[in-house]
Amino acid sequence: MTPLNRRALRDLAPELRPPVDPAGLRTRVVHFGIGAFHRAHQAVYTENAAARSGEPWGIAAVAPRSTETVDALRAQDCLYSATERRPEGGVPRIVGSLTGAYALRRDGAAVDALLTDPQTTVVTLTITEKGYHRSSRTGGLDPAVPDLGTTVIGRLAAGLAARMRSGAAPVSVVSCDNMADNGAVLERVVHDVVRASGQPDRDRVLELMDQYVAFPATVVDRIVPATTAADVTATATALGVHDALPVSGEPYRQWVLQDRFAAPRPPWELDGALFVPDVAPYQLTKLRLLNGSHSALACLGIAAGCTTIADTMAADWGERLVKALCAEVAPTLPAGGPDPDRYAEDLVARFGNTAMRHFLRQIASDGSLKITERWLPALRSLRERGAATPVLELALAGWAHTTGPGSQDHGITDPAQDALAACWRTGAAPADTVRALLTTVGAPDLADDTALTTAVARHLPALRAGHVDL
Ligand code: CS2
Repeated sequence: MTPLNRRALRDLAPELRPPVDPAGLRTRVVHFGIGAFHRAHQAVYTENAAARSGEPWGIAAVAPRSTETVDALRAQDCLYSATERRPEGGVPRIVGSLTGAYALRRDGAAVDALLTDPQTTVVTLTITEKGYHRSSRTGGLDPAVPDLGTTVIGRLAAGLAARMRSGAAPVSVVSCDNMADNGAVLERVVHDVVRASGQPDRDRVLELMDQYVAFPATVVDRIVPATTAADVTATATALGVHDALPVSGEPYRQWVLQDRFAAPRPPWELDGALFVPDVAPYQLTKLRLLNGSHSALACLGIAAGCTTIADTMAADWGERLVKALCAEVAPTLPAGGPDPDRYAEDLVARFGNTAMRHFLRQIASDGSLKITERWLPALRSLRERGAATPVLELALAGWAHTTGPGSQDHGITDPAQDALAACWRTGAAPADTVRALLTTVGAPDLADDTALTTAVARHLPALRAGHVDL
């Protein structure tokens, strides 16, 4: 079959072709994290913004680790397809907004040059929670990171520092990861890297960064399951050309950005992005309701023998769990965000999309970092006000269960995997295991809450038997 590339575009039906001429774009955005989520979210917004404004916004995408994706993208002239998965069938089209693909280590010099280029006015990141290398104790940079130069934040901080030294062309650096206050989190670790660099001019660099580098907070939303071999085959059939890197996502997508940019940016609002003074109400609603339910469905679903989110929604407890979790957590949300009841209804519909095969193991991976964003702040706030937390307790039991003996069989990965597995000492009381797990994820206050650890432990036998008692 003909491979996808610029030449092959000419023979495709017009509705499959990108809305921009890829050859006419210029690299103005540098993105770190070349995974499916970026390709199905920011890349699509940027392409539509370019098409609708006539401005040539293109993205140079940098892969933190893999060289494989980079080489496969280059072989396709950086083109790939994105398919909207609707229950009535998929709607594919080629995305043309990538102007280049780079591997962080192998192509380090090119990445450095892009970061100092005044033509680059926006840097975006989807590097997942673990890419920020935060200490669970301080929230700043983890001083134990061995080789900062090989990490995205290390390279980004060095690139921004070089940019400041060479005339300080303003730039906005936009975290698109699922963390509360993601702009401030990124700013803090970047500053910490500059401080830790030991460079004699670091104070001056930090002062310039305060003036010329903006770190707006954002909320990104689109459910994008990892691409499978079956997706590659189905996409080839739908397109008539072979795309080695297709992505697919639900029809819904949203992007809310703090209106605090230091330099020109793509007019993403032309594709529906929302610019607001404060993203916190949207961010906490999305993290605690959508991502919070997702993690709960994933952990409990795995215990119940389910494989995908759609499986959990077909189980008799799935919809009830989403609604009960949203209702429990809603009192912790700031005013000014979406209505929690309607949001929960929408989630049930989105999660129930049978055209999506969203694997629970993907969502349950990196749980130690995800639950600290998605569940623990709400749990803390509810317990402080003396409110009951039965749903979060059940969810926590589900998570604890995924860290226990046999957890590797489910294909879940976690940077804290060994430390979590070590909490399961033979003969220990279950509540003590829960206590050790909470301490390991940096929540000693919750670990000391005996009523909580006992309530969580009480659910473990049923989960071990495959029952979700809600
Ligand atoms: C999911 C998210 O994998 C996960 O942990 O909860 O990727 C989720 O699909 C997105 O945040 C939806 O916007």
